[in-house]
Amino acid sequence: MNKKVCIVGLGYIGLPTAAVLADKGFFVHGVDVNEEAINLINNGEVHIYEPDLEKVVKKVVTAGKLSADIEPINADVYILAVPTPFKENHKPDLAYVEAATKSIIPYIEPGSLIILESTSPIGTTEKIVELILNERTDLSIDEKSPSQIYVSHCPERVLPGKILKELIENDRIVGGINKMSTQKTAEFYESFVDGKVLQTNAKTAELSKLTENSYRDVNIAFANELSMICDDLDIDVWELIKLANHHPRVNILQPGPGVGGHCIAVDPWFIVDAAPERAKLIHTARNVNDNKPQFVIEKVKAATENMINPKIACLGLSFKANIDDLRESPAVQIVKELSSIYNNDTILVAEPHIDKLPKELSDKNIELVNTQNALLSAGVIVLLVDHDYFKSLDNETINNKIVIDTRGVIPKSDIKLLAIPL
Ligand code: SAJ
Repeated sequence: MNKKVCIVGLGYIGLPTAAVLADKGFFVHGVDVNEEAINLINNGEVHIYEPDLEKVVKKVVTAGKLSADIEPINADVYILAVPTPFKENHKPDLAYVEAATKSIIPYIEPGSLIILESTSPIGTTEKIVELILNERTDLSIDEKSPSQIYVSHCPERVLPGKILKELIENDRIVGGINKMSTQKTAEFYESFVDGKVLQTNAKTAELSKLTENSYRDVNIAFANELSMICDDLDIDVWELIKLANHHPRVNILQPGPGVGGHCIAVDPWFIVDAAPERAKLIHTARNVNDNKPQFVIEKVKAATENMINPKIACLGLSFKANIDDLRESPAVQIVKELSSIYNNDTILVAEPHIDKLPKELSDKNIELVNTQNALLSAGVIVLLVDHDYFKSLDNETINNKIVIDTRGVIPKSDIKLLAIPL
């Protein structure tokens, strides 16, 4: 196999994809605007943490199968794996997809296959075709033309923390702008994916990815709503969910301090934007999850109402368990807000996966400490992330403290004095 693949965007999806393809025998040229990342990758190092990624990158760079640069090259397959955030008004921001498309336009040739992997609003794949054909009148998407190019959407579906495994094992959905594009793209993924490669059209592929993440968002919102109902009714939500999930057709997810990361809290908005009148449930779920951090803050305020200068320690900053990724983390939002409410004192934060606070927190009355110090010095403990590390804590240290456990980590029987379970 000597096909050349050019991947634009070397982030959480692009770099692992580049490494896996190079490991499978493709010649891979990665492109990014971040020169520091490019230098690291060309040295066999990585700028993001993902289990085993550095090992594979080192191997394929040393073997001459992967290199990185700020400019694309001529290739058989182009993969776009750039961010698709939303703007202030929750409308999709396609600036990165447009810039990535423009960067490859001069290199495309008849026969080139262009794949959009970024999670995208409906119609984005068609827009890419428009951008290309506007500038390159020598190319065509006509299935009978000798200057035909192939364009498809194949949304990434991997879970941070398990990316290398899921890139190979997950089923993939491939949707082309026409039948030949779909087929060519399916053949490409079948050459390195063990899961099924399912064929559809571009619009359905786009909506399927948005649907998967919205499904999860709506179900987390259900759990979060239940947690607030239980709080009002003085019922332990964790026990409730455990019991209800014994029903053979019930599988409720876990409540938390809110939904973070750059996917689940973003993608449902693309459906809301495309069908504002219809997407009522999806829209409401987004609001429920977005308002959960405020609920947690109100619980802390209520718990400390009669205390003079309460010493607060927050456990966890990342957007979910056992990772170091702080992007869109509800924990970061909560800690930041607490630091401005309790501005006479220092908010202690324990996050075993990082060694320094992000800039948005480091210039505030917030101190990163180790977990034992946090537990010893604080009177109020706010548990925000269910890291395995926190699950193995000696719960003796939390006796006689106020504990606000947003993740159900601390067994209720171990909280001796006062607990506010959520
Ligand atoms: N969360 C809860 N309760 C739960 C499950 C999750 O509060 O029961 C919270 C997490 O703490 C976190 C957020 O939801 O803040 C999102 O975490 P996640 O593990 O559900 O998902 P992500 O964002 O890491 O990855 C998702 C995955 N999508 C689905 O599972 C449908 C992944 O497969 C996608 O590839 C990824 O989004 C993406 O890139 O779109």
